[in-house]
Amino acid sequence: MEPHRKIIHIDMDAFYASVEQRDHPELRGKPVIVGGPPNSRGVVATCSYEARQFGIHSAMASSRAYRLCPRAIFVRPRMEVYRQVSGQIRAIFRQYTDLIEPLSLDEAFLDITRTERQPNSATWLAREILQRIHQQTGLTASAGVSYNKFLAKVASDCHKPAGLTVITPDQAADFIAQLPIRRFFGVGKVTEKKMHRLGITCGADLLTYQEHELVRLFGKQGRFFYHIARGIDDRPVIAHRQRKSIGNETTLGEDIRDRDQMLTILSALAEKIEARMAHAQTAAHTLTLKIKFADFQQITLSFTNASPLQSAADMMTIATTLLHDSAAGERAVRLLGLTLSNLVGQDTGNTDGQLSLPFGTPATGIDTAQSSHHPHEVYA
Ligand code: DCP
Ligand code: MG
Repeated sequence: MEPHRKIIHIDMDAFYASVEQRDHPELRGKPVIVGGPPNSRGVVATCSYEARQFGIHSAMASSRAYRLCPRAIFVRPRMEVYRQVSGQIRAIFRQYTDLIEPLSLDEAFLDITRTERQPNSATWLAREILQRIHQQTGLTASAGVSYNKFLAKVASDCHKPAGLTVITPDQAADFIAQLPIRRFFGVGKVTEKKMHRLGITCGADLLTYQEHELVRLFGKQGRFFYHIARGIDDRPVIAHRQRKSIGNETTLGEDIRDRDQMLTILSALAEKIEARMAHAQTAAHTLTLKIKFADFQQITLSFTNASPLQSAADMMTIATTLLHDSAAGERAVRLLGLTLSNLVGQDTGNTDGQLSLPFGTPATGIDTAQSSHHPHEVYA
């Protein structure tokens, strides 16, 4: 049998809302809703713990949230800030292990079974990680520690905010037995209803079913339910390669000297990079322009911007300056390339696609790129 793994699941507390309260002290202690405005078809991305007391939660229509708490303060999401914090917490995780599996901007599994950090107690390290997150971001997170992903994730949710929950192999059976069925991995609203109809409301009820019965009722997932009810979850923590840069280059059909023509080519490259950035849900601080001259001499020119670059237009503003600083034009050019590096808070996009959740309809919705120009926009 495989030796016990040490898995930590970290999840930021009321993530977007906490960032807003951190950056805008007047919002602290108040019901804050981050998402679309109430007079639209927007939805709540998340809300502060103060707002949760009114029954408000993620994915609820903003109009309904408003009815539940008219004095709640609605704030536009500032994705670039959340991405930046996400980058900070991932940098902290990397000090503990390479086996990091981010699930979203604010959440990740860490497998520290083979960490070289001392003391290598998972509980100790989890506490240290929470402290570092707080020191470096001013925000709180919660952690779950256990020997598999299912239990670590459920555990991190047990004592929010700023909680640390450990489930040891000895405790697992009792813990799972009392666990409400909706907290089981893979149980959404539909499955929960079906479970309830079958009289399954908690882990103990699930244990009374044979594996083949659960498979008959829930298909492949049934097998998984059978095993996690027994504390068995062998899913590995899968590290996603951290992308270091996103770039594109093109060798020209013939050598050119016309700078406008070069800018047209660079624009096309920037558009492609923009699409890839959007797909990777990232942004970057540094743009590098690569030029190969007709005589094969190659140069690169870089510029690092204080705020992250996201759009082709952002890139072109800088690329134009860099091109004009170079000898391109005076000398004929045979290849042009653009690369973005110093990427911020990447999301691996491997799971629930939270970022793609619509905050509103196109007419009323929030353009996240635009929100950077409206820091802390509070809706009237
Ligand atoms: N999010 C979103 N839409 C959702 C769910 C979440 O846009 N339907 C965003 C906003 C959250 C962030 O993702 O701040 C993290 O999601 P969590 O589920 O971890 O929720 P929170 O961190 O806000 O709260 P909690 O303290 O319960 O983790
Ligand atoms: Mg969270």
